[in-house]
Amino acid sequence: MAALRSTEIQVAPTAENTEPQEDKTDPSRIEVVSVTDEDLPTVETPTTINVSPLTSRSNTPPPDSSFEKHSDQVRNPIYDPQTQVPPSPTMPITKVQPFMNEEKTWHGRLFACRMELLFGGCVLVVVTLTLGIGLGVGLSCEGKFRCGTSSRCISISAQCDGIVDCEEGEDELSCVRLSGKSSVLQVRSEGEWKTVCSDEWNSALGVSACKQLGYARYVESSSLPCSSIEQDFQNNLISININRSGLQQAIKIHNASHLSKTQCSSGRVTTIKCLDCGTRPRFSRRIVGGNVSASGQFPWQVSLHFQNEHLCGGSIITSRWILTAAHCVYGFAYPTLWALHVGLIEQPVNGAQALAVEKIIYHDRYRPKGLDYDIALMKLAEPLIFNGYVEPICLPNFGENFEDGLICWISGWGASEDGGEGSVLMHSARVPLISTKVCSQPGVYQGFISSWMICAGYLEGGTDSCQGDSGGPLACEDMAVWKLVGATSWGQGCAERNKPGVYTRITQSLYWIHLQMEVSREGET
Ligand code: 4AZ
Repeated sequence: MAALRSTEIQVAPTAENTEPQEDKTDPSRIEVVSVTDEDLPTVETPTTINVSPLTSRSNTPPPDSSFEKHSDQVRNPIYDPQTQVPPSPTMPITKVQPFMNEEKTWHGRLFACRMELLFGGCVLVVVTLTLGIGLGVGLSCEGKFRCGTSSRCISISAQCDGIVDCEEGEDELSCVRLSGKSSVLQVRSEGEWKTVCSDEWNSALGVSACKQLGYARYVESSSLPCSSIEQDFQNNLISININRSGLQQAIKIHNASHLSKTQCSSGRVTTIKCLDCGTRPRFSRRIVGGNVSASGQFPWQVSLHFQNEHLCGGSIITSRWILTAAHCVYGFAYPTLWALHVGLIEQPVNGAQALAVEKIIYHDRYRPKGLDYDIALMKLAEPLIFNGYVEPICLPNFGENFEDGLICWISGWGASEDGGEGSVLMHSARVPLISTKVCSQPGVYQGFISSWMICAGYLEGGTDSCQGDSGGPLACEDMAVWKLVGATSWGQGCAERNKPGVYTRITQSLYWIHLQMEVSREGET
């Protein structure tokens, strides 16, 4: 956590802190979770992973020129990961033309040969397309739902209809979401999200809805006049009428046979709460001094220890789940290498009880050379007990908007200057959210800010997150409830002018988060 004037911390880029370095850890000992084939030839990470005391998993892109090159590699579709040499924009594309200098007498034969090849190729394409379409395996699933594991496409209306169509049941997952400022319950039905009326709602349905969102418990539901919620959620309404015996079979609430297409006869819609979160029962404002955090000020802050040293931050989002950045765990997604610490201010933890990790999942589209999808979840082996010093932060809801300029907080044990040592005490700082428009301006991060990112900090520099803060919270208070708006992801240097911190945008990640938690709970009673 850097809280210095930018002029004090101008660090000239050196080969040591800008060049990609080789990963020194033995990869044969690493169990990789949630990776696709593309990940397997482990490429050099662009970051320096130096696991010395209080060092961190860095995610600072190389400075300006190399930074642009780095990101070109990610975005340029003809970049060859084998050679790792990105084609320069001015590089002419050279085509190797076989037989160009052969004798003229070959031309006739060559032409015939080419025609045969062309014909053969055409036949192959036609057969593949016919077979593919016949089997429902289209080349693209445009306008359809793709079954994740099999690349099979099913019609959108078959998604969330209560009947399993995909081999692994993916079409019946992610069928529930909470939306807008008031946590309005929505179910996906016939390809559309519909807001649930409170007409025939009961708490047994609430238990099912929370389970489908991946929560272990249900707290309460209430109702709101339909007219008081965001306009976007008022248009498509649905009632769920399910009898008690249906619920005893632990039915999923979106099951179409129980949905009736109505307007809400009561004129009211359902809101639900699955977790008491986002409060700081042990924090007293009077004891805050400087930018060292006070006990209970950020009770959701986690310290992720890799082989007994602090490496990254994380946030408690339920009693079993910690949210962090994919770049913290990529290539090290092996639970026994990690231990988590909660409820602490001071490092090192000196005998404090470490929490064991059961499972690590990172976004399967995350690539170490990329900056998108920088999100991961760690499942604890045992549930946490909340006590005021250890508390969960709320996830935001779908469609929730956090205004530019909103003052939020970052926290962690990161370095207090770029390339510096980690901090012994947890630091925290106030940072305003920066719009994507401003953050994408020339001279800031033009062309690099995607819908998976949110910027926060000061264009004048001076206060920022830094190495070792990665994965930790960007937390914003909204009507006395704290919400996780971002997870510390990357930035150019720390606290530099025009280079604010970039955070993984949690509203964008909700679908992925709930899906992982829901899948992980499948089969639990
Ligand atoms: C890092 O390397 C890192 N200034 C985290 C945050 C920022 C830069 C780097 C933002 O983990």
